Formats: sequence, C-alpha cells, structure tokens
Amino acid sequence: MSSNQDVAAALEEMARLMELLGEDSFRSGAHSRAARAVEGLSDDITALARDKSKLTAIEGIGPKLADKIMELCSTGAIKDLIDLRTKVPAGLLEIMQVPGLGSKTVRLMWQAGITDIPGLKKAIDDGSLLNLPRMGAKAVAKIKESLAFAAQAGQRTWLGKAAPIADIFAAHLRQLPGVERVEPAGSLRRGRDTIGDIDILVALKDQDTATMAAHAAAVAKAFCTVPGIVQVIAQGEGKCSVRYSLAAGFGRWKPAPDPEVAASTAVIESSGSGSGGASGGSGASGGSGGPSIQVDLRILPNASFGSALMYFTGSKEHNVHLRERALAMNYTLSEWGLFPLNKKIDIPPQQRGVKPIASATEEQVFAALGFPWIPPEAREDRGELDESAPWNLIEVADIKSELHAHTTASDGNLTILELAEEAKKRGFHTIAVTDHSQSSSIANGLKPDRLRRHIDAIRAANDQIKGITILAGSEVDILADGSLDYKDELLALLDIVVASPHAALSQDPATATKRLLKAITHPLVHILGHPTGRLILRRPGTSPDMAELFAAANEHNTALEINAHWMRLDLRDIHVRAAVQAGCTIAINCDDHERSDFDNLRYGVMTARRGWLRAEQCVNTWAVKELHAWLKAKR
Ligand code: DGT
Ligand code: CA
Ligand code: CA
Ligand code: ZN
Repeated sequence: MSSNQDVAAALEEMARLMELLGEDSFRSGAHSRAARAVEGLSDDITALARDKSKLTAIEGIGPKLADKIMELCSTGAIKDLIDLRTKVPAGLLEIMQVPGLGSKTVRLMWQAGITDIPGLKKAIDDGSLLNLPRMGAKAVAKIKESLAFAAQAGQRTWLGKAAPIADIFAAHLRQLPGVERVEPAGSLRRGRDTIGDIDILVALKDQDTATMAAHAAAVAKAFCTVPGIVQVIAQGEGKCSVRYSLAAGFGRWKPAPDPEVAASTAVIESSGSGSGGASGGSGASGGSGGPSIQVDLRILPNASFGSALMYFTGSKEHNVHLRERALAMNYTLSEWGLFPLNKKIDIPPQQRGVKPIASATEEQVFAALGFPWIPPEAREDRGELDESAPWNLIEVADIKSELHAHTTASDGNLTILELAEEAKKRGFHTIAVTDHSQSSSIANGLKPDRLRRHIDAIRAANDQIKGITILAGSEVDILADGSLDYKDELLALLDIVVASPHAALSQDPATATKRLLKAITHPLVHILGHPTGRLILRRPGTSPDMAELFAAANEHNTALEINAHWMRLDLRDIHVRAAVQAGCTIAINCDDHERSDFDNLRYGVMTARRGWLRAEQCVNTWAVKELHAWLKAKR
C-alpha cells in the first residue's frame, strides 16, 4: 500500500529527474503539480486509485498521471520512474535538495562532472565551481552556506534545547495585534525526547478579510525577524520557515553538569561561542552558520484552530489512524475540520463552504468522534484510540518533592540551604540532598568521612529552615558488578538512597540486568536513578531486561526514576509505559546541579505522560506523610 506521501514523493522525484535531463518543462511541471495535489488530499490515495475517474476528477491529474498513480498503488513501483533513475546519478538529487539550487544550475554542474555533494564541496574548495557559466564568488559563497545548513537538515536536537526556542517565538507572536492563540505543535507538543523541527501555530481573531490579511502579514514579518534567526527559508502568506541559531539564547545553560556529559561535549564546547554549552543537535558541526534548528510557522483562522492543532501536533501515525476512524463514521477529517463524508464530490468540503461538524477546539473534534480529549503526549498511535476513559495524566503541578539533587559538596553549585530555598520556592514540601558517592571522583564524590559530616550539615540545615523538609541522602554509584559504593551501615544512616549507574555503561544486556537487579533488590535503596545511563544523541546506555527490573522493583517497593534532565530522560517514554503497566512506582527527579535545573521538570513530566503515568503512581506527588512513610519502610 502506498500512502499519499509515497505517491507524492514518487511524482516529485519524476519531476526532478525530468528537469535534470532537460526534458519538456511542461511535463515535469505537471508531475510536480500532481504531487502537490496528492499531498493535499485528505482522502487515502490507494482507495481513490481503484477508480480511475476518481483520480482524474482531482484537479491537476490527467489520464496519464492517473495511470502512473494506479501503477504505483497496485505494483508498488512506476516503470517510467525506474527508467529515469537509470539515466541520472543519484547524488544529483541530493544536490538539488540544497536550498537555493535549482535544476538549471545542477544540470550545469552535472555537465561539469559534479555528480554528488562531496564532488560539489571539492569544486567549491578548489575553485573550479567558478568556471560554471553565471557562477560568481557571491553565488559560490551562498551555496557553501546552504551546504552547511543542509548538513544539519534531518538532524535532531534535544527537547530541552528546542522548547525554550519555541517559547521565545511564542512570546514574540503573542503580543501582536489580532493574534488570538499561539501554540507550539509537532513533536515538541508531544514531548518527544528529540525534535526535528519546531512547529508553531498562530490563530487570528475573526475579523473582516482585509484586517485579517494585514494581521497575517504582520505575524509573518515578526516571525521572520526574531533575533537569533540565521536564515529565512520561506516567507509566504500563511506559512513561513526559518532556521534559528542553537547558539542564541542559551545563557543559562552552562556546560552540562554530569561529568560524563561534560567530557563528551568538551570538543564542541571549546569551539562554541561565548555563551557556553550552546552547541547544537546531534553533534552538528555547524559550518559557517553554526548549529541551527528549523522553525515552521502556520497562520490560521481561529475557527479551525482545533482541527489544525490536531493535524500539526501529529503524530502522523496517530493522525492517519484517527482519520480512518473518522471515515468509518462517515466523516472526513482534515486540518480544516471534521466534515460529513461526501463520496460523490471530490472538491474538499471547506472549499465548498460546508460547515464543519467540529473544528474550533480539539475537545470538540475529539468529542464528535467519540473520544475524550487525548493528551498530545499520548498521540503516538500506541493504543490511545482504544481508550474511552478521561486521561487524567500527571501534571507539573502535581509534583510536590524533589528527591535527587546535588550541592557544592559534590558537583552542584548551590549550598544545602540555597537548594532547599529554591525547592521551597517551587512549592515542594521535601527536598533530598543526594550528592555523589566516592567512586564518582570527577564529580567530587564524597568519601565516607565526608559523607558523615555532610549528613550532620544537612540535619543542621533542616533544623534551621522552615516550611520544607531536607532529607539526607546520597546518589550512590552502582558499581559494574551491582554492588553499591558505600557500606550498608553508612547507607543506613541516610533518609534516602538513590542508586544510579555512572560507569561501565557499555556492558551487555545480561550483565546490566544483573547489576541493576542487585541495586533494585538492595533493602536500603529507594530509587533506581537514570536506569540505563543513556545520554540522548550521545550514547545509548545499557539495554537491561526491563520486564525483569519492573518485577523486582514491584516486589521490593523500589521506585524507578525518570531523570528529567533533557539530555537523559531516562527512563524513556516506552519504558515508562511498560513500567506503569507493570504497576511500578515512578519517581520524576530533576537531578539538580544548579537553580535552573528545576526548570527541567516539565520534560520529565512530559516523558511520564508519554508513558501514560498518573499522579498517584509517582512518589513525587505524594503528601509528606505518605512519602516519608514509604522512605521509613526501608530503614
Ligand atoms: P519532527 O519535526 O521530526 O520532530 O516530528 P513532527 O511530528 O513535528 O513532524 P513534522 O514537523 O514533520 O510535522 C508536524 C506534524 O504535522 C506531524 O506530527 C503531523 C503533521 N503532518 C505532517 N505531514 C503529514 C502528513 O503527510 N500526513 C499527516 N497525516 N500528518 C502530517
Ligand atoms: Ca516538527
Ligand atoms: Ca515541521
Ligand atoms: Zn545525580
């Protein structure tokens, strides 16, 4: 089966190849137009392709193109496309994807013997590109810059780097006249741990057409001039795309706190600009522009904001499944709204002036389809459409304690009292001081005698401060063999023990399982910290047998942590989901090393919601009495 996007991609590729071969521009243009028509269909192309007249009824698709679409849908391939591919070096299509390079220029490059990106780079470096007709130094510089950006396309960055950028854009747009709502959508709204690009939707207040057009133009202009933008890719009527520097606006992120992280990012840090820790996604080398991320804007009427927000929030798989459900109910669902299905007319309902059944809010659209409002984090086509009960997932406001935090005693930059004051400000009733243990020497881990004195200092601080309880704890290393980094008699003095793996993170799954089981079943351990030790876009961590860990955690009443730092988010979403289903208790901790680390809570909570966690199953939401009783049960 071919999706609309597959068909569109095939037709688009044919158009590109024809252009490169210098064929009749009318034919390639027709293929391009057909591709866009298919892409914009809300109906499934495979279903339409069973009836040629349905295809030819679509504007932009003639009989010949209809035949090709039917060929693709029935055989999975188009013979003409295969023929075209044999005539053109594959690397040329990649060159054509470099922003600003059209078929005419790429054809000239081909005639000069350039057939792929490395060849193009070489021709830039040795100056031979200048020999092409109409190719001046300025044009070469532009291509060089575009190549640097293209190298980053397809790369992803951390949720915690993308979200503050989306906030900056949203804040800029919210204050503009005529703007009703601004909402980030896409993977960011779903809380994925990495983000490809940022999608932002703006709803305009309902007014007369001329006023709305003026407001839309002002929004587009404001969007494209946000400080920190390094490239405007497109500025159109209702949509714009820009690239925003990942080095801008990151003042509060110092080099990552964990020693392993600091070590792994050291190379990029040293080449970065003054703001420090500001380097980009997945090790992007940057090139002339430096690391950057794409930001897409859509401007919409408020009346269809709900259905548009649903469409652009995705996930794509969720959308596809939801549209199937709509069709089964004789509705058609698109970003324009939920409409009655009319199989006889191919013009989309919104173009015929049909009033949608629902479109203004997500709640209305979901309700019309018989669903409760589904949290964005759950929209991954992982069974959410089989749920009928209200979701009630955990929220940031439910979190009442922080159970994993560092002070100046190890590698944090706050004193015990500063940390506790900050936790109090965040509305928490309990903060656990859990500095590193002795084996983490790079993190200034505490030797036993230092830990004893530290416990005294924590107790003194707890006596001094009002309105919050400070717990004496440790983030004790789980050594490679599963033993803990302090003797039991020392651990027994602590109110709380978070046991975490920090080294030997490439051990095989069986060894890792055994190691972590030892920590989970240890009678003095409360929480298993960042269980796999993964660092997003940096290292995978271990792959223990999660089901075994969950069973042991249940039996021994040990909580499993979602470490909320955006570089970790460990447990990850799918692990949380399995742990929740297994009935495990979850902890969501910020692993604070500095004040701003408390802000990472939202990423931990999003990850929890992606695992369908409810507040009651999370220790950090429990009231003082309940939490402290759980801690004491292990003493
Ligand atoms: P990303 O940017 O790779 O992290 O992931 P998303 O999910 O943000 O994907 P993106 O930016 O390409 O598109 C944003 C949303 O728009 C996506 O989640 C669902 C919707 N969308 C985009 N293209 C399609 C499509 O071809 N079909 C459907 N059903 N939805 C689409
Ligand atoms: Ca996106
Ligand atoms: Ca996008
Ligand atoms: Zn820690």
